[in-house]
Amino acid sequence: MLILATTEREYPWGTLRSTNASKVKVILEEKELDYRVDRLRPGDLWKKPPEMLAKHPLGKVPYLETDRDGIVFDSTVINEYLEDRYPHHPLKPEDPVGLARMRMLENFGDEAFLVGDLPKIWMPYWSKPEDRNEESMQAGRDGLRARGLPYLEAQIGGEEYLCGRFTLADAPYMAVAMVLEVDGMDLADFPNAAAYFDRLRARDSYKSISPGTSLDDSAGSG
Ligand SMILES: N[C@@H](CCC(=O)N[C@@H](CS)C(=O)NCC(=O)O)C(=O)O
Repeated sequence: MLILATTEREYPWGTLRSTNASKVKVILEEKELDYRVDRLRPGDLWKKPPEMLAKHPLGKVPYLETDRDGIVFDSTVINEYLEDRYPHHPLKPEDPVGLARMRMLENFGDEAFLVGDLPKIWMPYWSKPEDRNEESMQAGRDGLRARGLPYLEAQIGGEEYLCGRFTLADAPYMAVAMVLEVDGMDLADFPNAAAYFDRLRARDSYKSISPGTSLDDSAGSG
């Protein structure tokens, strides 16, 4: 059994989930692996209790507990581990150039979106509407418009997925699609990216991270 440590909460405005852990959850789903979700308290991400640090030395989520190989942490490393350990339903190109492209675009998703501008939009949703910092949220949207979205728009072009078929490169953008579904940010200037996010949301694996899916219905398969 694989156990994914994450933070997920139901709030009146939808089920909110860790973006980095969502990257892993969709890959567990794409590979049809048996897994269950271990939900940590969001406050533990700041408090970093010793039992959490014992599992992830930086006290972050996600980390994956495996029977065979112990703990694996960091969403990018976990997804590559899952791909290497469970090669069925292959999710990476075989040629070196394709692999490099997959890793660059995956890294861009992490750096420009998940670490860069998305948290400015996403973190306030974990607070009550009246406590949200609208200025920070707007700065996040402006940041995405200035950097992440133009590059994504050009890279996806008229393709279905970033490397032709669905690969690990698309995993961070599943989490972006989730946040933007909640936020409803206007993407009219980025039609290719908007169509790509809709395509990602239409995949079965997206149900496991959808803001419309309850915690009970997204606890894993095991
Ligand atoms: N590079 C890490 C980043 C993980 C990360 O920052 N996760 C957030 C939740 S989405 C977290 O644990 N934040 C608490 C912190 O940064 O200390 C990964 O991809 O797994």
